[in-house]
Amino acid sequence: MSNLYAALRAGFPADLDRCAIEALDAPGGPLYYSWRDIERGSAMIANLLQGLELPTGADGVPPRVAVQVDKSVEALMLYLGVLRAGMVYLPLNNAYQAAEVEYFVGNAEPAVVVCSPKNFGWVSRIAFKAGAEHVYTLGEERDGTLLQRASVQSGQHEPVARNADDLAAILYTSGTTGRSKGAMLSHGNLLSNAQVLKDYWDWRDGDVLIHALPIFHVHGLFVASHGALLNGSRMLWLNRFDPRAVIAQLPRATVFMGVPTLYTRMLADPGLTREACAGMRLFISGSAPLLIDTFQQWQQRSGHTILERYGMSETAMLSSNPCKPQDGERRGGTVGKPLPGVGIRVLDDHGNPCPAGEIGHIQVRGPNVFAGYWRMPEKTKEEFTADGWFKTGDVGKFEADGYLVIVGRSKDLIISGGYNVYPAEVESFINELPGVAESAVVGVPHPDFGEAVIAVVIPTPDAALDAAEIIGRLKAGIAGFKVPRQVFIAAELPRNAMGKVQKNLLRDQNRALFS
Ligand code: MCA
Ligand code: AMP
Repeated sequence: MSNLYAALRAGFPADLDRCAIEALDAPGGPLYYSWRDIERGSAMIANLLQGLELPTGADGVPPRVAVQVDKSVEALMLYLGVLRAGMVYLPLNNAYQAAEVEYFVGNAEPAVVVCSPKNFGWVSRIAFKAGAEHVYTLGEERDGTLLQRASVQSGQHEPVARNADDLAAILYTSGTTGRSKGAMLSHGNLLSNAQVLKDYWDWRDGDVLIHALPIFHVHGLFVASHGALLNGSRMLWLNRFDPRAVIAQLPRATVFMGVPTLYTRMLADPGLTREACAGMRLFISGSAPLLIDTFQQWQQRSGHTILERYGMSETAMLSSNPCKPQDGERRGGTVGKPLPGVGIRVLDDHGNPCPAGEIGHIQVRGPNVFAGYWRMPEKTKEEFTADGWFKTGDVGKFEADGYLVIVGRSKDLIISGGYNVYPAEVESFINELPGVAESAVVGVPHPDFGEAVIAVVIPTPDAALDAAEIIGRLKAGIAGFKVPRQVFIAAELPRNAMGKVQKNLLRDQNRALFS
């Protein structure tokens, strides 16, 4: 096995001058990138990175490259350049603010940090404090120091040899409990998953992907980009999701991937019709539960059945509804069957396998499952069973014919518009505000985001709290998608006899808040 980039490149078409990516909403666009542009651009970045002669750590781990930039084709080239150079890619959501970035950079200790030119001041302060040696900028308009420096590098580069177990990327996620942990994904984890999906989703000649997801999470960075690159398929690339822009491209495309919010927003546009979707082959949804209502409405409006699949940052894709008719039907409300080579089991509280129809804890294993959390051996141990299965923190059941249904989560996680929000993290920010005694953050149903974050805040005895002011202060400190849509000031939190906050009561009381 070699470098993941080399394996992806093997899927590029023989004629490298063909169009690989149409960047439709890029500033000054549309811009057209050939396969040769992708190959040369990522080579130049790889040469720049390798020329820095960064030492491999005492633990044998190659240097990390942390990246918090706006979406662009150049940002994709940066990811590919890091792979080629044999370094470790650490993508960060561009909504993260200083406190969040400081934690990730402090924890991962990257040697190189790349940020947007507009954030250079505060990001470079954080980066240098954490020991980074180089901070580059990369802007949406192909501006910044990264491309300036890379532009004088050679466009030829041989990908650095890598083994399947070598680390390729670290994705921060909160696992089942506690502070954010870096899931360590290897070249082999990512390649095996991309290869399985290429076959299972029947990627074929002539496929064209609409890429409208962010590229700092598994869905947009790995599932979508790897799929198109490995198949040598053109991407219609949107830096921002806009339902109308996606619908306008449907007649030129065959494959689309989105989180459920993207589907509900497209359904709200009258332009979504059977005619617009006539040439499409496949619509894929994941990252959050797809409501059966959305699944059915999509069938009626587009004439297509959405394929829902299930995955995690720690594992990439785990299960999928069938694509080819011979693999079975696509069943709404389920996440399909375990992907080939992936093991999924459902266990009861005592560790015994649940029969079909019975709800239990979902555990997984396979070549796609990560090696562990970055520098957290104890946490890693906690989240694997003695016989080597990873505890997903999701709760579900198998139907009699092997389709998996996710019914909930044992981990305290809210998924809002496909982004994960950990209540404990938001509570800790709220609890630090003056006049706050304690708080509880929960997710409630939301028509656009699937779930929305809300908070119940208890003031200290003499404090007079204002909900709008709390929201304002949170917006200044944490990523916007984590900020509660609504804050309630209350005298106390409901607790059970053990003194534990009854979050289910708060969820039930506010279930209809946004409906
Ligand atoms: C933006 N805002 C949100 C969200 N996104 N609030 C709650 N939840 C969200 N997801 C807020 C902003 O803070 C801002 O608030 C306002 O909405 C407008 O921001 P804007 O950036 O313009 O929003 P948008 O462009 O409408 O974005 C919505 C979106 C985006 C397109 C649905 O959230 C998105 O791209 N989601 C996809 C996430 C994703 O790729 N997940 C994959 C994770 P204010 O106005 O107050 O300032 S990978 C994964 O889960 C796994 C492993 C898997 O299985 O795939
Ligand atoms: P992340 O932390 O971004 O890796 O999110 C992974 C979590 O997203 C999983 O553990 C599930 O709880 C959830 N998830 C992903 N895909 C689906 C899906 N199709 N249906 C329900 N939940 C999903």
